[in-house]
Amino acid sequence: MIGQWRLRAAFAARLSEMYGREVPAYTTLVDVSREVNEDVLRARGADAERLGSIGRVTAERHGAIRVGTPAELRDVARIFGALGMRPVGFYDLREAAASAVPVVSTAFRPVDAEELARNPFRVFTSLLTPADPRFFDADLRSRLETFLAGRELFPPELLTLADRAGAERELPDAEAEHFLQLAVQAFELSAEPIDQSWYEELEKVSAVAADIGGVGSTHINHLTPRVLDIDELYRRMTDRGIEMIDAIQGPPGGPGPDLLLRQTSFRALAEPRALRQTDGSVTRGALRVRFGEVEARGIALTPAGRALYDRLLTLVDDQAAAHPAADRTALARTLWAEHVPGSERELAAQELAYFTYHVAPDRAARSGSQPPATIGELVDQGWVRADPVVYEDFLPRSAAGIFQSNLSGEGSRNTGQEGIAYDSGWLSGAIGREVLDPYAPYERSQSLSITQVGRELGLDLDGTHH
Ligand code: OOG
Ligand code: NI
Repeated sequence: MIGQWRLRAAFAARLSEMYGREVPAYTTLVDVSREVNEDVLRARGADAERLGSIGRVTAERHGAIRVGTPAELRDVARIFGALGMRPVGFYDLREAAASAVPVVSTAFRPVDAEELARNPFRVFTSLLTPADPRFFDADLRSRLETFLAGRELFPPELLTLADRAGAERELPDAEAEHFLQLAVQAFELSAEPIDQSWYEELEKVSAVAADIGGVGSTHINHLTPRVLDIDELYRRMTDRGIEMIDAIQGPPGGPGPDLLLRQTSFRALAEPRALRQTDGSVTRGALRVRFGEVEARGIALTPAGRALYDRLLTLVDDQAAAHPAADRTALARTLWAEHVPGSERELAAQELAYFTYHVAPDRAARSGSQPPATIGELVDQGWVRADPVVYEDFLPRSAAGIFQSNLSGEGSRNTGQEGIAYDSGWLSGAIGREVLDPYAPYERSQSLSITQVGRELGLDLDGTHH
């Protein structure tokens, strides 16, 4: 029998193997990431593993897919459900992107800390919004929905095996093998000819719409390894002659602790595709739809920490607009240094980031004195150790930046129309499974650890720092 987390780890590894075979620059990215990680581990020792063991970080990947209808999204949820992954978080890329990106998204990922430690594979999953009149007029919407209703992304056999793995939390060896093969195949780039005029009609509205609704299948559009020093990775990739996007998305980095998520990518490469012409003949063309991305993960922020992050992003935008010649990263680093605490201790004291707390073993046994009564003092006086909680989610602005950097054109948007409001509740309904609040698991880990500390030290801790 193969249990869920082994299925998840095997799926991530096979997907990575397939992608590396088909998109060679991704293999370079994985190789360079591994080199950087080995160097960081050598230089920083145990400190390098503060946000995840080197085993976890080396195997860690996220992928991204895009689908066209709620029914397709429900099937995706069945496949990832088989791997112990649930939808977490709601991202509205229509609002976060300047170009036309008519999708709303969630991320399928393991939720429990033990599951994340075993294998944290996650997939950023976007759903097209044909009903949004800013992007699609009634005629195009109706032809698009008809096209989408007529395609089948996943063979019934794959879905049956997925349901079985989801219900039984394991599969016998032979079924597991079959499931993995079918699942990887479903996310490969299809060789089916593409109707060129249909694809181009959608592309005028949005390259993302064409990528989703212009073809009869879906595909992984990027796969992302995790790196411990993304600035160093960016330099080394550029030195190897691989053209990276202009900037690293997310917090600017710098001397303090790593926060949230920093990401960068290389541009999608032109790949040969078969194109069907209106007269039925098939020609050879090329499309740019698959790219590579890399990310560095930092500490998860509380809602207050996240509000600070969002406020600083706006401040950077304002200053960059006022000083167009200035270097954006330098601006951001200056603002960060001014507003963001530069140590884990301060982040915890101001309740801007999540930590789990653990009684220091020697301290409790040795000391005859009475421990202080708040978690802050316990940490300060060495009774308790605080470990940072790693950020397991995504960032809408960064995601929009990643989408945008790979679009062939701006697309178009009818600003005279009112957009449709979607939210996490709506997406839950579309998937038929609850889209989880991304803060809840961090909050739970932190508060469970505080309860445990209280129990061990015989204290009634209320969870606040002071
Ligand atoms: C997804 C882009 C978002 C990330 O890492 O923020 C993403 C896509 O291009 O489909 O993967
Ligand atoms: Ni990504």
